Amino acid sequence: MTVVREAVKATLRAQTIETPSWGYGNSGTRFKVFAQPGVPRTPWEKLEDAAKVHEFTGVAPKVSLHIPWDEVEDYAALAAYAEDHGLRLGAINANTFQDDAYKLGSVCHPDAHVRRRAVDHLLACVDIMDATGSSDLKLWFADGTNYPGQDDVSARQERLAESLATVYARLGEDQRILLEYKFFEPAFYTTDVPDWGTAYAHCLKLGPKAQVVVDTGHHAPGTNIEFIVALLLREGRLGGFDFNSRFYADDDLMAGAADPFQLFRIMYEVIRGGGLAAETGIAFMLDQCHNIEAKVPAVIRSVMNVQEATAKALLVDHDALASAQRTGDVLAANAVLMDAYATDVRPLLREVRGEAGLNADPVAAYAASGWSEKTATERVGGEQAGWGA
Ligand code: LRH
Ligand code: MN
Ligand code: MN
Repeated sequence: MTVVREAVKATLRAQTIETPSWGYGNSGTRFKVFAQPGVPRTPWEKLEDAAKVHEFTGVAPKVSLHIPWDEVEDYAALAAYAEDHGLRLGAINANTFQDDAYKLGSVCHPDAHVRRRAVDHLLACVDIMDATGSSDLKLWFADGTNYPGQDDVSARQERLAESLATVYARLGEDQRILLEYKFFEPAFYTTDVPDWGTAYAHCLKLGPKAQVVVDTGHHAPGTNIEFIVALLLREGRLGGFDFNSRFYADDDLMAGAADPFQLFRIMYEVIRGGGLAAETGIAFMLDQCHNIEAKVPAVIRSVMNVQEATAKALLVDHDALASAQRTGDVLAANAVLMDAYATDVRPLLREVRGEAGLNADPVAAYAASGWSEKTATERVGGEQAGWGA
């Protein structure tokens, strides 16, 4: 048992979770953005907040950027600033969903000029990756149609494939496309990349440097996400996760808040398929917004929730499970999983943090640090940067 415990602890120490720059900024729903005091005004300040999450959790050394929300003049300088704060820049998220030109779509738009504009933005994002040392170009397209007959659905797939191929050809050796899917919103009739199957088909055609991102909030209610994870992992096309929680649609609540059991089941399939090994390159990212709760502690809480799900999944007794599965003992097999899920892993994680020289309670340590009071006093004036700003 101690051998298992030590191995679990080593894996938890090695785990990394990437946090989203936009999670630190003001955000809201389409009804209202509630501004919070001390919220970052610039990408540089978002990195300062992200550094606090890493300081207190020890497992969040990477930050995803969203372009142009995080537009700066000198991306190499931003990467250096990240490094000065103990961080690295992670995925570069392209944004082809906020310009007026994209009303009928971006890379799938019927007009070649608009498609070119969208592709140029994606290519500019690869330039940014060159400057920041990021390896992942994360693509989510709001493209789709609202009404039957609005556009030729199949022609839109052709345009998508062409646009993606142009961007793929520009990737450096260590760079990849992470293609994200979402079943609806903002389009309500057809979405051009609605599901993992469409994303997978495009990735297959593109080549090995194209993989699928699973955003946990992007499925129809009741979808078995862990099955999708297992399948993509088997096929070598699971590029990463956008973790968040949903009760209804793409709610972007804290990961592990709505359905911690689902997060456990996902992490179990990741571990079962060897997906925690660094060589797989699977990016464990958060993609969430903190509309009413304090942002930095919410990101810390989310990171801890992912850690807890991972720890529980690591505790699954594989031998007992394999034997129950072999003998067709349905109840015993299920009990093995449920035993792991029912384990209180918080003492184990406190131990892991203590051994790494961290405070066992990251939320309390952050609260005691005075960072939120300091930023509330110092970060006044200017435009607050972020989602909906
Ligand atoms: C789309 C999405 C995508 C965007 C982010 C802000 O719903 O999940 O990942 O980049 O939200
Ligand atoms: Mn996402
Ligand atoms: Mn989303």
